Amino acid sequence: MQGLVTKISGSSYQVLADSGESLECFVKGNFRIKGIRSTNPLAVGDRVVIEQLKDGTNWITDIFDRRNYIIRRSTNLSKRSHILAANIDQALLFVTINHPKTNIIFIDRFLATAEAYRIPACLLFNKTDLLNDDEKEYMQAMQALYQSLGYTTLAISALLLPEDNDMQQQLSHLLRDKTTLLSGNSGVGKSTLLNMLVGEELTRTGSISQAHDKGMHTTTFSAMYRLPEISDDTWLIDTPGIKGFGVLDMQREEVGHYFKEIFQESAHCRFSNCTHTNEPGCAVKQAVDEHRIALSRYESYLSVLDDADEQKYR
Ligand SMILES: Nc1nc2c(ncn2[C@@H]2O[C@H](COP(=O)(O)OP(=O)(O)OP(=O)(O)O)[C@@H](O)[C@H]2O)c(=O)[nH]1
Ligand SMILES: [Mg+2]
Ligand SMILES: [Zn+2]
Repeated sequence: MQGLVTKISGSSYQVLADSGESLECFVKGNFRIKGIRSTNPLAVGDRVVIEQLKDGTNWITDIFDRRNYIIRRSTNLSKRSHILAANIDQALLFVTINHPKTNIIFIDRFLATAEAYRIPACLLFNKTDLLNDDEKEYMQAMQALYQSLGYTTLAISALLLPEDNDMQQQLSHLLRDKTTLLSGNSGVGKSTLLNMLVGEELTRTGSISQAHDKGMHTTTFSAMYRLPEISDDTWLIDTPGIKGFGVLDMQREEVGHYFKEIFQESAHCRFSNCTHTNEPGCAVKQAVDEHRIALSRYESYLSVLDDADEQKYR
């Protein structure tokens, strides 16, 4: 039998078998996937082979090749990574202008990482109901910037979704027939949107801490949910409110490839290995000076470059 891993909690794996049944499955302790050093051999989104034993227990015996996967690097010394999800069509980054405020560098790092993984990314501005006029204008300027770079953006209020047909249509259009990973800081409304779309209280949502104006990591496991109201092939993956995905190990020269407009402009730099920091004849720095590249994007680029440096000496 074959199926799709839809939820993992502890040592138990929920698998939606192709027969339509949802089965609780286990994996053997020595289950390994070649070439991946990970704390978890399987992830939500994996396609697997299951075998049912006479005693009625179900075991995952094999895994199909992944189209892609995203990892979170562990912070401990083992340097093992944790696979968050596999076989994703797009990643949706939730951005909130406030409550909590999403950091611009965080957005750009996310987009660069998605480029590195070759996973299309979109920005979903949530909690628009909380914005005053100035904040709305600020949000629209941000949308314009990222749209000009080729990213799809959408502004919504997850709380008001049930009353807003137009918003529902736009979301359906964005999500239809795709497996979408929901990412973003804790408290931005990932689970809230999911519950609204599924139409029932599927996953717990949390309140924002009054003291810190931050979320409190309500979601603690990854799971994927089908949205049959949109289509049978529409899935959302809710991940714990960590940063969504960890920045990959990037080489210094590589970082510029993942900022679309910087990559484009870099064709005109004097040196082919230009890092766009202090080199003479740098077309990227000139484009920043002439406001053809946003300063915020350039600053984010420098910040990711700094990290790449650190990794080199670690
Ligand atoms: N005003 C307003 N509040 C919202 C909106 N969307 C979500 N919230 C609130 O924000 C809080 C956090 O929402 P969650 O859905 O738990 O956030 P999350 O992104 O799943 O957080 P983690 O699971 O910690 O990653 C809850 O109190 C929600 O009711 C919105 O559009 N407007
Ligand atoms: Mg959540
Ligand atoms: Zn340059």
